[in-house]
Amino acid sequence: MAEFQEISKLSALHPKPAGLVLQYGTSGFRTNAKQLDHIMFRMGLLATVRSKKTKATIGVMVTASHNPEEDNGVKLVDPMGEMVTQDWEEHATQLANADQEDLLTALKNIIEKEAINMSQEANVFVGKDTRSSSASLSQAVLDGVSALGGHSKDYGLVTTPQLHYMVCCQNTQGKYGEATVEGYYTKFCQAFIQLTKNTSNRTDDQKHLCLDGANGIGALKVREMESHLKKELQISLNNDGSKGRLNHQCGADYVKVQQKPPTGAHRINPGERCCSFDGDADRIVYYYTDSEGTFHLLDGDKMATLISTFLKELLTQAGLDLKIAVVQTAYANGSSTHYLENTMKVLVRCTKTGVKHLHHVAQEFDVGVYFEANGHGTVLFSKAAEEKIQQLAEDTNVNDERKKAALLLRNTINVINQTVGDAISDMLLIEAILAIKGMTIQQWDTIYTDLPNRQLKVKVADRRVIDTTDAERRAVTPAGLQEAIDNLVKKYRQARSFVRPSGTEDVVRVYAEADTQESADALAHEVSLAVYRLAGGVGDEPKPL
Ligand code: G16
Repeated sequence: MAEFQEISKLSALHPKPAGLVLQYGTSGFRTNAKQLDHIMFRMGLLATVRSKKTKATIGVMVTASHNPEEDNGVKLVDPMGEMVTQDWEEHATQLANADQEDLLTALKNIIEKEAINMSQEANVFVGKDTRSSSASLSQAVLDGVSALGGHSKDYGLVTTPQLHYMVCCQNTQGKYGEATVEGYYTKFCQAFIQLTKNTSNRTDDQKHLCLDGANGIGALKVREMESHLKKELQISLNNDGSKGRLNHQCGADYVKVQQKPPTGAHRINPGERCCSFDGDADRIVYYYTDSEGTFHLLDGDKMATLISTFLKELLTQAGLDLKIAVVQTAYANGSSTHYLENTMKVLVRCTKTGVKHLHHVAQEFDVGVYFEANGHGTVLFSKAAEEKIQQLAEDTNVNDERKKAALLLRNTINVINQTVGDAISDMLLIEAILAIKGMTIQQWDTIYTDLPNRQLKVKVADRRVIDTTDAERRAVTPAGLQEAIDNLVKKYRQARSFVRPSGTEDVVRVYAEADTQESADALAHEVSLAVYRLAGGVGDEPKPL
């Protein structure tokens, strides 16, 4: 076929460095940007084939999200805006790692295995973050698409969730919204304004939010969106990309892991409501400092709790019997799980890290609230749940209380980006809930008290030596590691710890929680040492905190 000759010719312009093997990670390929040109071209090919297979538009986002500026990566978006299905992750790995001369064979194998009709039209949407490497890497994706005769639309600089939204809008023929950045702002901001319209006695202080844009794409997009908010939300933007480096001592990952405010922010006044986005604006965390200057973090677990409390109350007021569940990962603070299960009495499920895992479990419920502790999450409503809410909102024979709750639920659905975790949409949702409940960030924080916790990273020669089970809560290999962790955990009160290989960085992540910060820190350090000694640590031994 003519396309295949074109691929041979064009792939030579995007050669694979000999011997380089990359794994499909937590959300796609991610490594130093210099190693990614061939991956991008090949993901352009794969997205085109996937589009032919699904007869729908597929998305390709060039970003390394929370990683440092010099890294880059690629996330593939399936027709309804969700992460690409897992069996295609294997195709992606095979295509990515095929030697230059074997690329055509690898591609033909996928086409054959998936019985692709190559005469089917293909459409691919492409977006990129603000990294300096993203321009040429997204061009490599576009080259891959055109090598196979696919059509592409280059959205240029967009947040990851905006690209997910575009793909979903396109494939639902506009039912989810208009597939433009303007359409995105209109949909989510209108819903926010509707939600907050009866909270008109809020002062300017209450409408004020201090936002750290991580010096990334989220900052640019919030600036673009501001006028749609009609001053109902007044944002002071820090780390807007005008001076600092992307994710450097700022952004959601830094704030969550370091448990301190970002640098580059103005001095935070006591009680001031603040939040941070990550590098591609699919994660958000909130925080404030109290009058003693102590920092308080409100992470994904606190967001899941606030959101599920709000939704549960509305469902009760509306008289709707819908099954609500919260999906978390092993990183969820023990106090949050305890509160959700024992005080709120909602069903809690735990999955492996990666929104793709949480998303699928959340789909099993009428209302599935999923959040990783790092601030990556959203809410999913089943079709049936949306219909019931819609019917009630339009029913003229229901009492005022039920009607009001149904209208609030309908607007809540519209403010949420259900395709994937979205910092902008999550921010609007949290801001609306706080406004409706007349709640300050301190009041939100007191819903439950986090167990002190610590996250560390350990460098090892090959992080794949660590294999885990039970939603990553237990290590199966290397031998003796889990036993060592169990023995260390026994030394502390209310303690828990686990280790897992990161799927986005070349490190092993260590998590520990306990009754005091000193204990959590000591446990995290001791577990790091066990990883270092038993899993092939490299460089200096981890030092106590
Ligand atoms: C990605 C994933 C998240 C995950 C995070 C860290 O986030 O989408 O689900 O929690 O990586 O993963 P790991 O611990 O495997 O490195 P992002 O925001 O970096 O794309």
